[in-house]
Amino acid sequence: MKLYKLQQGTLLEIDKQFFLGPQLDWDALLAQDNLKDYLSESRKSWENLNASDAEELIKDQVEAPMGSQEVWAAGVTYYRSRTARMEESQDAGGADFYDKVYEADRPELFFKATASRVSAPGGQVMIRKDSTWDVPEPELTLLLSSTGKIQGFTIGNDMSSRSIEGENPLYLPQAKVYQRCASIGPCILIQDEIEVKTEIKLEIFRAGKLVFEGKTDLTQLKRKPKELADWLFRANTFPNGCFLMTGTGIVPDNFTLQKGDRVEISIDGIGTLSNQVGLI
Ligand code: DO4
Ligand code: MG
Repeated sequence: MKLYKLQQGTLLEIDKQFFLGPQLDWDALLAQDNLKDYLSESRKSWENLNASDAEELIKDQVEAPMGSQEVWAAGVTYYRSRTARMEESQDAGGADFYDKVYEADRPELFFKATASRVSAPGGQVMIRKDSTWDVPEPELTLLLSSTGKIQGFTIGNDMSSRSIEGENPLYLPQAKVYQRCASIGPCILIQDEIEVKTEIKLEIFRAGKLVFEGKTDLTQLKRKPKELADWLFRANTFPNGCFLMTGTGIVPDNFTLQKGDRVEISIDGIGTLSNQVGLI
């Protein structure tokens, strides 16, 4: 089951059948523990839509599938991220911290974005003008209910300044949190587990030409989604639920984003999150 937020309603896809419902209160909706059952029941009074009308609505009207939830992120959960970050922070003397956190019991978790900093699918994600080295981070993203249970999965782009983080790991909040530093969507796959063979793909286009392509899968994710969720909820409450990005397994080498690039992140079973890059 896939759940889309549209400008003028809510769209549900179940086994290639589409149902259009009213706009909902997304804070109350995503806080629930039994989202799948709730949606299965609600859609009985929603309008049936044919696939081409539904696809048109998704193309023109889709928004980030969220209310006012916070977005959090896990870091250094893939070996690839550990190694790339150790390299970029070598000169600053920060390399050890990344190695240690990869091996540690306690994961790296950080605050990523308020809902107002998140771009819609198809919208612009930003690179900072005071940064010289920027990458998108394609991340499986968990939807967690107010009690911390996994309700679904979506695609997240954790835009990151490698020059700012590499200069000093204490600059992490500036490397990660700024206006339109993330995108989420295009929908939420409503289920509580995900196949470990699930592939994550990143493509970057410049003036229409493919300039970077990379792939990973969830067998490379060192920590279980539930483990990350449990750590996040240890000393935090989220009355409306929250989103948790699970870290990147793809880090483009010798590459920086430029204004006008198009970033496309695809995850099996969820879809493709596409954003244009702007400067802020
Ligand atoms: O340690 C800094 C951030 C790591 C991160 O965002 C990632 O591994 O995805
Ligand atoms: Mg990340």
